[in-house]
Amino acid sequence: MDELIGLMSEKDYISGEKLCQSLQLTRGAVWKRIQKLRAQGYVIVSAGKRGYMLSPVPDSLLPGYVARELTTGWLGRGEICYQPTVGSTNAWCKEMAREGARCGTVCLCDEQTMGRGRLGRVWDAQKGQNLLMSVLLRPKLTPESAQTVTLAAALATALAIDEVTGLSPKIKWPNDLLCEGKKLTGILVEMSADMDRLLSVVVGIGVNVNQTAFPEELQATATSLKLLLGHDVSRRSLMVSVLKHLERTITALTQGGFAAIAKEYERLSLTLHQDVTIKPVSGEAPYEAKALSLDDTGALIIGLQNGQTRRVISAEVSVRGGI
Ligand code: BT5
Repeated sequence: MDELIGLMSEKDYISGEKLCQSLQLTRGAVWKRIQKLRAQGYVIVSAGKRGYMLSPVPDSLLPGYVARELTTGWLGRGEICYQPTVGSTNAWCKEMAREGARCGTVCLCDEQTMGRGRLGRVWDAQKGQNLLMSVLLRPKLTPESAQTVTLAAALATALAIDEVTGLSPKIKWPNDLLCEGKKLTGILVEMSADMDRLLSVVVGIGVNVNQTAFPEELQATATSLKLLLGHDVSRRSLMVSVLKHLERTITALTQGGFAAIAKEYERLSLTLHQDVTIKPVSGEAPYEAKALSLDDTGALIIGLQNGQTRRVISAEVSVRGGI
């Protein structure tokens, strides 16, 4: 967080003199920095001798506002990065990972011009209405267990939505959150690894928060928190809660493997124990099966009609009759 923002409070004024002393800057230099922060979107009020105070901006995702509300130990504590518009927070976060950014770095934006889903698909979100964020992790996990990070992120996001709104989304294996049969959240996990360990994992989370109109092709399948609740939800409160839950699920995962979160995940799973249609990513013909269980790498174990079982690592799995 900017040091000057860190010195200011939302409750009381801090004098210009104190700011100058703490930052070892002249009054003119402090003034210039205040102007720069205002240009970024911070609302800073000044009152003569009393000095400066930060005014709350309820839904702003600027790091100086976000950091004040974080309850995490390490996640988001290194760096929170915000830009109004980016191509994709995942692409941006991956770039930061390549440049050596720390585990726990968070990238946020109000708008993506090239939001991505899996397999080259598009993530569509209106400006300023939704949660669009990517988190950089460097978990001590093997490449085979990378999928468990997706499951841990889906679980954390579902718990956060429940905590902030009282809605109880269900998880469609592996990465979608659904409410009333429609998609509320998508998660895209991208990793880089060498032979035996993950080097970096970027967890991209998109939640439809206050968007109420969707493009025609998504109208039947997409929903948002506002459509479900009938009122606005603070993106910032939601992201702070996601980070809190994500820190816990990722810590549990790295310490105890998928077994440490499996029960919680299964409780929220829409897919398990259901008749499902499996669409292989290879483009082969879809087939019917029963979703039986998850193994310790997060793969889905399915029962085929001929009585055999199969391990599915990546596929489109829809509960029959659903999306
Ligand atoms: C996903 O892919 O669901 C992962 C989406 C991840 C988005 C986040 S936003 C922050 C970060 N930065 C990124 O660039 N991405 C991540 P997939 O399972 O492939 O689903 C994509 C499909 O969902 C699309 O083909 C559409 O059919 C549908 N879709 C697109 N936008 C949607 C939306 N806002 N709500 C519901 N469905 C949507």
